[in-house]
Amino acid sequence: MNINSQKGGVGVWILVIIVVVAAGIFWVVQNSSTDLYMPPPPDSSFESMEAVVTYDVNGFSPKIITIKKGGTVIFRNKTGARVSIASGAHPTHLLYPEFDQYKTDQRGKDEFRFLFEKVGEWKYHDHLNANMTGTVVVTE
Ligand SMILES: [Cu+2]
Repeated sequence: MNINSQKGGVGVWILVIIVVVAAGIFWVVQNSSTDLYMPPPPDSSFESMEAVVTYDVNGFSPKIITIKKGGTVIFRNKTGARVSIASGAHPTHLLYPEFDQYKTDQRGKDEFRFLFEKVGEWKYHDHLNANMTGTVVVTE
């Protein structure tokens, strides 16, 4: 009798431990799965690190684009003609001398990527069709 009731007592404790452990595992699994399905926090600085400007026969679009310092603007040529993006002012491009597709290894390509390291409002144009202009605004 004594042995039997002791066995019963141990059995209850084992059951209690199983329930506690199971509850613990359930809690951990539920918490980690909540983490997995949490949407990433909005990070606007990441989004603004790259921006695309499309250039077609109607001009640059968007005409004014804002990007953070250290961000890259990708100019895509859809005009069907040869183009060369450069900072103002035509023809010397001394406003932002490095911002000149012709001076880079992307010369003649339909995609020109430029990383802006200087804060400011940078007017640019297509050197081969200087009436086509746009502005890159670089913020801190
Ligand atoms: Cu020019």
